[in-house]
Amino acid sequence: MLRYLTSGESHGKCMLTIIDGIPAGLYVDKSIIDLELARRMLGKGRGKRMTIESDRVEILSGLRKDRTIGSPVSFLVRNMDSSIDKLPKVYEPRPGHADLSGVLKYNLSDIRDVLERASARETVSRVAVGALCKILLAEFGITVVSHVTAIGAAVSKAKNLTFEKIAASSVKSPVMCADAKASASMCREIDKAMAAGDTLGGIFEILVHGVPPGLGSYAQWDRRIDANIARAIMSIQAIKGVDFGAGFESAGLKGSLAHDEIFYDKRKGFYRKSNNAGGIEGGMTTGEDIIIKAAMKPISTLRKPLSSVDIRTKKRVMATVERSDVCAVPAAAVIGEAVSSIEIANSLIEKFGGDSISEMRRNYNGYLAQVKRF
Ligand code: EPS
Repeated sequence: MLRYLTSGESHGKCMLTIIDGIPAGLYVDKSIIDLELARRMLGKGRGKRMTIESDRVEILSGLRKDRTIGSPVSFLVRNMDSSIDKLPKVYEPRPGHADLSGVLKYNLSDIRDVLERASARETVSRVAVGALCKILLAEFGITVVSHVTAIGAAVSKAKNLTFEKIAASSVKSPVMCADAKASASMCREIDKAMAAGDTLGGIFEILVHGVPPGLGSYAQWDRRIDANIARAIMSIQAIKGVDFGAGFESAGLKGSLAHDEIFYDKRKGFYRKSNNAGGIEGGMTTGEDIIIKAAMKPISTLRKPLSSVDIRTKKRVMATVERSDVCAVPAAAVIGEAVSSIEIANSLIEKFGGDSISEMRRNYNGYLAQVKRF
């Protein structure tokens, strides 16, 4: 089983991660992890912090000569802004942030104790773990990409995109949108929100290609792969909704139109011509692409703050204004790729045995041959 824990405050010394359960014999190119960390920092609408940081992973343990040895792997990413002890105390909770519930829960008098850990800076760790898992998935021909489909009122009209086009959009568009026209209006929306002291949310989509059928299981609720991916996506800061394939839209479809009819071809095996299921039926992968959508609410730090209450005096005040982003939907898409990769890697390890890459490959090839013979 793959497990990991993250630690670190947004303006503390560093972000730390320990990952347990990565099979032995995996070659790890550190530059792939750094590339994913760099992608997380990009996107129009990110705040000044992203000009201060240059996130790079230091691999502290678990590798010898760039190969995993079955030991836990540990990652450290240093914060350039590590000013936590110099930062002022905060007493004015932001609506939408962890601020108020956090001080009530932990009985704290300074909201900074909450916001430092609740911050989306924590996702540095998860993107690093996700990158390691992407390296593992690549060994089995599985790739993960994402694109932004909406920011504020601007919606992408791109339909039936190929996997390659989606991958390219994440490089070409400043908001990772595959529809050039929508990308331009998303940028305008962000400029407008920035000028107004406001923030924006949006929607992103993740596609996973090359997955074999049968990852996850219907046999127990916590082994359903969609449930595990949904939990991982929902744990990303500011995410408010997640669906698979036709998702919420499928509620309004008749059964005859909602389900993906089954076909067989000697070369391809079983296949579908549509993918409303988003690549998952009965908590298991079907072998078609996994399609995940997630909705992100607008960032809760507003330069023109909302009304709040001072936690000391209980008098009406305006919420605290911290340095923050105007829009972080493209970054959230990169984080979504990472956490999805972790869940899929975990299912792959569960199904094919996770002690060494060679053992996994043997089991994987044997299983593919069995599916082919079926
Ligand atoms: C973030 C770092 C933070 C914020 C943002 C994400 O840096 P700072 O607070 O120093 O500006 O830019 O965090 C939030 C949106 C939040 O609500 O905490 C990062 O590295 O992703």
